Amino acid sequence: MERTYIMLKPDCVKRGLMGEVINRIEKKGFKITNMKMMNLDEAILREHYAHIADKPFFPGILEYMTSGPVVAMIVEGENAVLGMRTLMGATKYEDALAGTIRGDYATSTGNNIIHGSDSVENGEIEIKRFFGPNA
Ligand code: IDP
Ligand code: MG
Repeated sequence: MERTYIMLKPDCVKRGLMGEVINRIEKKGFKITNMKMMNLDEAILREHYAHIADKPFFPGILEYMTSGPVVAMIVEGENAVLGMRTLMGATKYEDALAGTIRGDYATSTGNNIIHGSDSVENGEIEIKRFFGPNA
């Protein structure tokens, strides 16, 4: 069994879409094995988003990701990393297909409802970042 780090972003929580997104994850057959609502600070976001920290849109991402609580989750299942990325849909707003979470609910590339790890290795790093070293 593989596991991945999933995070419902502040727009998902504010728009009342947590249930809808969790339903899709569970219907697909993935198991949510840990889940918590939390507020993120700039330090953890700079770590989590180090790969985009030099982009012009990064200040906007910081503002968005600190605008309200997120829901952090550990999701497990067969090929959970890739499977969740497929369920989520593409990063770019214009590429996210209807039927995917982002395709159906994102309002822009930045405000895109959900985070999912992009590799097994990063998944383990992100799980530990948000759930602690023993997770
Ligand atoms: P991912 O979330 O699909 O893995 P990343 O490239 O890791 O995409 O980017 C992290 C987050 O940064 C995205 O989910 C999105 O919220 C934001 N982002 C990425 N590219 C852009 C962009 O071109 N404009 C605005 N926001 C972006
Ligand atoms: Mg990413």
